[in-house]
Amino acid sequence: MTLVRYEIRDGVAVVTIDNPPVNALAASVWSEIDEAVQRGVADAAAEAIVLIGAGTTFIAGADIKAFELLKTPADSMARSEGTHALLKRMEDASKPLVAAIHGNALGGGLEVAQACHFRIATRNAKVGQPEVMLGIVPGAGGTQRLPRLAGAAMALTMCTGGKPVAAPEALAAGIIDQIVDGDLLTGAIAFATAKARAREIRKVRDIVLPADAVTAGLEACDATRAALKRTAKGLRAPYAVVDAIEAGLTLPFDQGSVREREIFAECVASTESKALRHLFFAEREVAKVPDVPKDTPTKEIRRAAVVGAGTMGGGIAMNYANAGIPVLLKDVDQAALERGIATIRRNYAVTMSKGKMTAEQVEQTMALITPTTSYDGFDQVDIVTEAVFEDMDLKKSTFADLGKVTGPDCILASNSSTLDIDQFASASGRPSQVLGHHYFSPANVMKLLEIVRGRQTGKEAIATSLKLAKKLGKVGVVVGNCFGFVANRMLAYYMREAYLLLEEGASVEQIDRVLTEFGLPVGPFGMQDIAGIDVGARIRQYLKSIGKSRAEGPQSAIPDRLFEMGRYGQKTGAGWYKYDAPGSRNRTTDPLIEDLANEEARKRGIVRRPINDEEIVARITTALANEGARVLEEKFATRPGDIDVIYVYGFGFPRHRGGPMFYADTVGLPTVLSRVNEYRARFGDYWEPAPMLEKLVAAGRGFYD
Ligand code: 3H9
Repeated sequence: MTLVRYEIRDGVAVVTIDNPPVNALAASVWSEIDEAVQRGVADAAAEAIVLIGAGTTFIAGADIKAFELLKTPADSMARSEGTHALLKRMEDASKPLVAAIHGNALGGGLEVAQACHFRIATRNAKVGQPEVMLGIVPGAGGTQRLPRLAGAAMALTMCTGGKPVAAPEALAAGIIDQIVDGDLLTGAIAFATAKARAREIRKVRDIVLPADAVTAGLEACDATRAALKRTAKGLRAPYAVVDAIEAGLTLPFDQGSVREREIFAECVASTESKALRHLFFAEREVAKVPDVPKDTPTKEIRRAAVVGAGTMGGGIAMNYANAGIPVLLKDVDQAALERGIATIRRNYAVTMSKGKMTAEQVEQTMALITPTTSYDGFDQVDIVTEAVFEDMDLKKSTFADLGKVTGPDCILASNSSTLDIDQFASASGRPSQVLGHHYFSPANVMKLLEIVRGRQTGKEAIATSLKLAKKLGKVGVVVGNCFGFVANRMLAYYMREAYLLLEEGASVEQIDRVLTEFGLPVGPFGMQDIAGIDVGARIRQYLKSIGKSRAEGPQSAIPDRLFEMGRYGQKTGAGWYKYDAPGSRNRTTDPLIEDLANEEARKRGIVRRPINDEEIVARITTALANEGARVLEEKFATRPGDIDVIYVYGFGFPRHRGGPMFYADTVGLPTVLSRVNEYRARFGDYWEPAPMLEKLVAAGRGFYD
């Protein structure tokens, strides 16, 4: 045996799973656990058996990579059948079998524990059935045993939400039998010995729920399905979980288990699950930058500063304060600073009103933010994030100042969303410490941080930024320094198509509806009204001044016309929509937009036509994939998965579609390429296939092959 150890301690067989880093249940781990438990049953020296994890955790679930081997539902059925049989053998052990849980017992890990006769855990352990986050249902009896152990309502919450519960809650729910405050193994041996002496064995599968609990459980299933209509739009797995739990309530254990296996097999094969599994690994992969080794030294960030107390600057300062890092917040004039601080306070008041922070926590966190109008104290900080107006000269002069007022190894980050980081780097006089930290609005909420690598950015600054991102609760993705970096560079193509579709005949409402039905939290026009039409307009003005444009192809004049009218979006009470009042989110259609679209179409000689919903999705996602291919080819993103993570965390691209590059693979790259060619014939040469797209199609490959 290599991944599971067996030893006798004080008359108890101790079975230790040792498959770092998280004791995932690879095929050999399953079989070695099986062997070890049967050995314990047969071993005269053992009166009970304890199952425990080595390292930092019990078992984090089945090996997610191994799902790729399940090519057909029949493969999944067979695999799951074997697992069910194995767990039944464990449950039939004639000696008390105790799971001793520390760290996490997740997915298959909790299912293994539920097939044991008893479960004990450390106080800070967590248990959960997170399979739904991977687009599947628990496939090793979880939907059958958990309702018997904890009741249907709890099982529904855990299996449809996927969130783990802490040991005290698990104890109260009956999922675990005891919390151990001292050494876990010692406690487990004592517990198991006591159960052996009392000749106590409890099989979860034999628990019979009383009739009223079954009735209540079935009602809870209906209520959960109704609630999912709001929270799980476009998803199958949460409903599949309810189906499997419902089967367990109405059928005997073995039949319910067969139903679970069928549902599991159907889910494993779904695109939803493939997309979510892809993202699980892509999210972990982004932290690995090929030429920045894991052991690259990093700088400890103990104090920070932010320059610019506008919406972004304030949000960034909140990120630091939330992570317990004291932060100076500088703005040029006192009034702007006071406005910034007032906004921060308002944001915390909202968090407090949702019960997510106490008044005391708000005060403690606010106390970490020190407003200032000078550079005093900047010589003591480890990092500065510049968040001044998106203006090249202003940013350059800010970096020149920062180069002088900060300590020699202070990291200097720019929150620019588009501009050339290398120019700030030269202005600072110490380019190796300069890079971009591009947050997404609202900066205190959105989880993406694009870490923009300039020509001379040092590895230490990158490694430190990746570590810092984690500390700030963000997902850091390292990208190259092209215009708009990765997120906004691709977004320009997404927006171009949205504007052109409007001019060609679609309405703002239709485009926003279609994209929210596709799964985005907000459509392109609604999004712009939130972000501010002025922001994009100022960037276009700057680009014009240097003779560039954001995306290839015709640029609609409508956004600039709205800007000229002072219609900046929600903040001014009008943009692509009309709002009840400035700052309100209650929107209505504005006939003015249709007039503008008609006017612009006339000017460009376009005859407006009805556009179907499919064309809207196809045009917009094709534009993203084609530009994404260019970004990859030009090496501004390391992997297609990095782009997918950027779009999921930066713009809420639906997780169950895997991100724009993964989605393109599911559509099929030959289809994507033929669409590009078709659009080129219909609309003009600005639709040009990215060379990488052509190469992949010629080779019969996708972005992920
Ligand atoms: C399941 O169980 C189905 C069943 O119903 C039975 C079916 C028959 N598999 O996240 P981290 C890797 S489905 C393979 O950075 P943390 C991960 O990729 C499963 N690999 O650490 C990473 O690798 P690398 C249900 C896994 O401390 C490394 O471990 N379970 C798995 O921030 C460290 O991971 C889940 O969904 C896995 N199951 O968080 C739980 N888990 O170093 C999934 C982790 O090469 N896991 N890895 O990048 C987690 O939620 C987190 O990993 C955990 C630790 C909270 C455990």
